[in-house]
Amino acid sequence: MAFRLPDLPYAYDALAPHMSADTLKFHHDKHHKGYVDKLNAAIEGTRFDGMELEEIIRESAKGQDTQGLFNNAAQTWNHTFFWHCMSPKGGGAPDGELARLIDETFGGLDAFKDEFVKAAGGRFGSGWAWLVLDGGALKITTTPNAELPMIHGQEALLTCDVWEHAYYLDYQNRRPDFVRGFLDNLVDWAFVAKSLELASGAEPEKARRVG
Ligand code: MN3
Repeated sequence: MAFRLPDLPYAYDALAPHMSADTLKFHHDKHHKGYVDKLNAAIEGTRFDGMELEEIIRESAKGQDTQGLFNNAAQTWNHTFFWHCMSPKGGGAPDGELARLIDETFGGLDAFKDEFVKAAGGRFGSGWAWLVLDGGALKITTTPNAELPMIHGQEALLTCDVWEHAYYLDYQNRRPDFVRGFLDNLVDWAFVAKSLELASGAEPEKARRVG
């Protein structure tokens, strides 16, 4: 059973000018596809063949000898989640329980954005910035390379890819400008709120199932 590269949930040019069609084409059609293809090649004929993606991630995270498989499985999950964190009608402000928790935890949306941009900028090299639910509390975290919240017992609510391939064509070395533009114009707060609802609910496994 091979994994399939999911389509983007919007057109290549739908996020411009904050994320260009060129960036999305390379990022989805080359980078994301590459992870899916390598994942499929790595599981073929092994005990991982037939497992759900999240099971492969959790199992392969345990051993040094499965680090390569983990990287490609986790990057497959991370990118699908990342696409869904953005919308052509993104930006603005969250509402409801998510807005209340952001206010309570960070002191407001602007303070949250400042902290998220700072965390993303402080991640040395390649990785991801996240808003997670950890033991019922909101937290901003970053992970290196392919690493992701589920292997730390956290639920992912929002992510921003801070590998250079995510922003170099549009922002060159200006990672903080990219992350600020992402927060101000692209974040689909309805998706983040839905992730929070699922993560807080009775079926947390479903919250992480994005592709
Ligand atoms: Mn990427």
